[in-house]
Amino acid sequence: MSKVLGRTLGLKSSQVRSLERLLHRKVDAQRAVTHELARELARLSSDAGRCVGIVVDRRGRILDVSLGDAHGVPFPTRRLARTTAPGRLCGLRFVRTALSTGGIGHDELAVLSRHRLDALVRVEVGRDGSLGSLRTATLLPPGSAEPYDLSPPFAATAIRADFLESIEALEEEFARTAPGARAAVDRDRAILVTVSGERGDLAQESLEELRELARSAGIEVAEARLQRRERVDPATVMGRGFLEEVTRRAASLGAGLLIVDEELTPRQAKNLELAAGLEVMDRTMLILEIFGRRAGTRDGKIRVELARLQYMLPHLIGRGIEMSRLGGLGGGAKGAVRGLGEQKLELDRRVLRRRIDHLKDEIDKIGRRRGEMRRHRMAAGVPQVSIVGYANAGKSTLFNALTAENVRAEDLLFATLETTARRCRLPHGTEVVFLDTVGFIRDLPEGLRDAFRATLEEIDGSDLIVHLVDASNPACPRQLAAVEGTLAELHLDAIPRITVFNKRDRLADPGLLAPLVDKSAGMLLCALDPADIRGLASRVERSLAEQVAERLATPPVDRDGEE
Ligand SMILES: Nc1nc2c(ncn2[C@@H]2O[C@H](COP(=O)(O)OP(=O)(O)OP(=O)(O)O)[C@@H](O)[C@H]2O)c(=O)[nH]1
Ligand SMILES: [Mg+2]
Repeated sequence: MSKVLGRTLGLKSSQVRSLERLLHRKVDAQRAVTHELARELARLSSDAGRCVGIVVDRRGRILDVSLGDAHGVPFPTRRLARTTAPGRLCGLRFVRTALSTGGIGHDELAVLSRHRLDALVRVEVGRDGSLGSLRTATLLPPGSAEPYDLSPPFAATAIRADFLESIEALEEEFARTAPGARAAVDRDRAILVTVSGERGDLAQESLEELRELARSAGIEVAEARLQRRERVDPATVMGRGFLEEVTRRAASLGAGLLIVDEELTPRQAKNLELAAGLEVMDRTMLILEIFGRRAGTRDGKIRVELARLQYMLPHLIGRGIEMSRLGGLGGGAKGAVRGLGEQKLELDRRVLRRRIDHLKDEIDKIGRRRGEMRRHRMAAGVPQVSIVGYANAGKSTLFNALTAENVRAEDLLFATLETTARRCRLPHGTEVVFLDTVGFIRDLPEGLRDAFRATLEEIDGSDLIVHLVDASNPACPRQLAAVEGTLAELHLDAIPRITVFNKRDRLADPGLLAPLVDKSAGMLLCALDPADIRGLASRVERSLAEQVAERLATPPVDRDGEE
């Protein structure tokens, strides 16, 4: 088999051998490319009618030879990708031929920055196979006006002999300008993009939520951008020009991750990854990433695994998305599909489906166990009050305040992944069980909803729901509506409900919220204020007492529903 990457079909065996002979050859590393090597590459490329690329290390060894088509040749990413020490380049340069004239392309520059290559060298080939002019591109340290240093075209006779020194000087510059030696391209540093045709604040709110999600996943946001366009681009979601700009910004800000506020098809993810040269994530992957980080208990882990596998299943088609962030499958599907053809793909899908079925069984068991606990509580005659609300509304804080508990409350989305129940007494002595629940979020994909349904089902059978809303969030009205929609979907909207607007202390003018509070007969409070907590506890107690009184006043209904 040929050691040359790419399809060698259609080449004469002598041509393939000539290409193979390049491998492991040693050249003068002090030159970006030697005159002789450039000439040879031009000749080989012209003979084959296709572009040729080689990867050379700092000792001058040719580590890889790949063959492209008439228009280009991709950098052999998978085989050579390696982690780079912070502030350093990867020690490899990519030299490629081009059968037409022109500058170094934007996708190639993306490869340069993504892999932190020492340099990219473009060798032009004339129609007759002669060596044309050369161009180089190198990275520039963060904070430079431009992310890349692009040379003008120059002749092979002008190739300089100080390549290694200039690369070392560049690395020193990187180390100097990046104190703390942060890697100039960082997988945990992201550019966020929302593409939306919505008018008004909706798109901005969505972008802000994406920012919060990223933060909750431990990802640093380098920049968040909004593109307003009526329809998403079917190939790349955002428009070409916008994508180019985002790619440039990512390079100059040292971001290695692009997060798109949109559910990406495998094809879109792949297109974006190739065009931007960045790792790509969508909103669902981001939520999965948070869930993965948070899940502490066995139950939580099972739910997260199910959600993750259900998300992966359709994405296996064509392996559009790199699954590294989604974690492996214990030697199963991860990375196994690439290059092994359809058969393997089918097998992986079967393995996945079996695992999904197994996890669903487990979740049913959890549901039954929790259902039993719930029935016990109900049999004991203790009323149940569920605290529900949008992610980060302050549910756990309120729960802790009401029950003197110490459940994890943090300024993160999905700090809570499990329901917690606590029994306590209200001011006039009524015993209740309070339930702290998982936060809601809009547009949760089906797979994730399945995984968390069991958690939310625990709300069923509650005597009262306290719907907590973060009044300080500009998206508060929409979050309120999203939660109400989900409650209705889960048939929980018949349960009596108190709407509570939280974080009053953060409002510049609480009066502005009055119409919304009045409309839902709600109350405005601060979960950190003990007097407010007492007020809410009394209201809960009153509401439960009213229910008891109502039940006593209503004649019992017989089985057929007739009085
Ligand atoms: N200023 C202020 N902050 C609050 C208030 N209530 C909660 N917080 C803060 O809001 C953040 C989120 O609180 P949590 O109680 O974790 O919210 P949650 O609804 O349980 O969040 P998830 O479990 O992630 O859905 C924390 O940093 C709290 O300290 C409040 O009344 N005022
Ligand atoms: Mg919580």
